[in-house]
Amino acid sequence: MASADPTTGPHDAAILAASAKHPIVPQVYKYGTAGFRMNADLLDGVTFRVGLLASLRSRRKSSAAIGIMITASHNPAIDNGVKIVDPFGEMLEQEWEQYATALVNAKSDEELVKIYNQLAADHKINLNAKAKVIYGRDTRPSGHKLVAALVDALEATNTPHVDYKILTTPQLHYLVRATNTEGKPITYGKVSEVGYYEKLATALVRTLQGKKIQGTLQVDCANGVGGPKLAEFLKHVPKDKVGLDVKIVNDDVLRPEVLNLDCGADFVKTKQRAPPNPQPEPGLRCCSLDGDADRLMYYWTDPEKGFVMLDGDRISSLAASFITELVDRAGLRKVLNIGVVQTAYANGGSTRFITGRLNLPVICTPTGVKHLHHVAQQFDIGIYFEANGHGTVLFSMDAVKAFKEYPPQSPAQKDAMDILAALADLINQTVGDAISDMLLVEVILAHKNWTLRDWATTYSDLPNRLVRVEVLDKDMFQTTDAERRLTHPEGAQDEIDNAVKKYGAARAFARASGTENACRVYAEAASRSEVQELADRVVRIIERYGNNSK
Ligand code: G16
Repeated sequence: MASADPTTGPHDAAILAASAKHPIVPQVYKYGTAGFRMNADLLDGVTFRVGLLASLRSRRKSSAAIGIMITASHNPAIDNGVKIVDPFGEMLEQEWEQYATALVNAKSDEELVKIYNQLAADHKINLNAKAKVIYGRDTRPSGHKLVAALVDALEATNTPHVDYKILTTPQLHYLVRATNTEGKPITYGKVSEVGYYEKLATALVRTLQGKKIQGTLQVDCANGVGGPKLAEFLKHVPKDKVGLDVKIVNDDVLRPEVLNLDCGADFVKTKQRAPPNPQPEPGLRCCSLDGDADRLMYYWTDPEKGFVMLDGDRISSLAASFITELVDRAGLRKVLNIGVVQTAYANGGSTRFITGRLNLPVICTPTGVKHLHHVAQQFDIGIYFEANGHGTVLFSMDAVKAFKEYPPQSPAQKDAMDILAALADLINQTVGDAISDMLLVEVILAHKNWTLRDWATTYSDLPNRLVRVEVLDKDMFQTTDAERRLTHPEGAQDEIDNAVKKYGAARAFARASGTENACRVYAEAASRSEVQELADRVVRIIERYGNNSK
């Protein structure tokens, strides 16, 4: 008997009808660093097709809930993006990125249906099985329309869905894991936004063990979703117990055009200065979130030194040193392995501090938390942060079990184990989360009785520059060695090497962004003037190759 045609299936008619309402704008699309991200006008058809993939993914994953986040994070307000979250709250498995890319690039509705059915056949997916997709979006106005496209895909594929409306990206990741662990022996938290706040607030009290967070913290929310969500979280915090005095600034979500404009974590990192509005008072402890609240930068304006920034590398080394001290105090150092994951953007000063002073292994991966996350999972305690402030700390099941069950030999050991157990609840285990990371930093500073100045003195950063370079076709820039060297265009890396050789203790690289239509150049050198010169030279090389006029 001939087997059924693998390119037809039960959803064909419904997909064809719905897809006609969400045409794709012809161009080549690629699942990038964090999903599909571009001008929102191009995303209607893309989002529809991502919805189809999410329904397949849910059915492939035994009907587990799959998440979809509609956000363009740090990008300007006119952009938007769509990305898929896997059942444990982590980024979509990389093999499936190519299936998303294939569906989105289908040239016609008929081809789309064929690819959809072929994927189902290839992965032995029963298209009549149960499925579930949950989704949220940031404050961008274009999110509404994209949600409508997504819903049409979910309805066409008979996929039950839950709209969590406006969320931070990490909240959506939390909800995916909470949904899929509900009713299981080990749950992740209540399946609601309030459940997220309650989990963090309870863990905050436990980690502090009676200590209080001192002084005021000014939080710049990039005029994004982090503003209202942080305000909501603070309602759940027993201030009398923890002393968290937060002043929220740049929380205007009613004027979409001001999102990420001259404020937010990306502005602070790339411009290496505080947002101009409101001008932070000298000495005030400040931090910035990005547009979807998954990145965090700390800084203050020093009367003598001027602007001082504590970026993702600093958060990583602070967390690594605090956690290592606790693990030592708990007597668990021989039982648990601890490691740190960074990218090529990590400042050489931080890498030296972590390997030399903390004696921890450091692994370098390509940019994108999806890469860092998986490597961090190799450790019992895996600390991963990108220099841009995106990251988290992962605790293995064994580690959490040890914190709870290992017999303490002294009250000090018991205290250390209790703090570690609470940290595993305070720190978002699914993805980098600016609100959760901010609480982590505040807890560590409170325990150490440190100011930002104390934190900044733990090691010296090498002067560095990160520059965005406009090029005609960013995809011509291809890399190897965790993005530290260009393989294409031919000759460009030799020129970068020659430029670097002119400076002592210097380093530079260029790579194509996976979230913006541009290249990024990073340079590090012994002095500010040298790094500026080196960055300028490398920028000129990239501009020349990128604009085809070498
Ligand atoms: C996303 C990713 C990050 C990455 C950043 C920049 O952040 O989640 O891991 O570092 O993009 O990537 P690229 O240099 O490739 O543009 P976000 O905060 O924008 O979602």
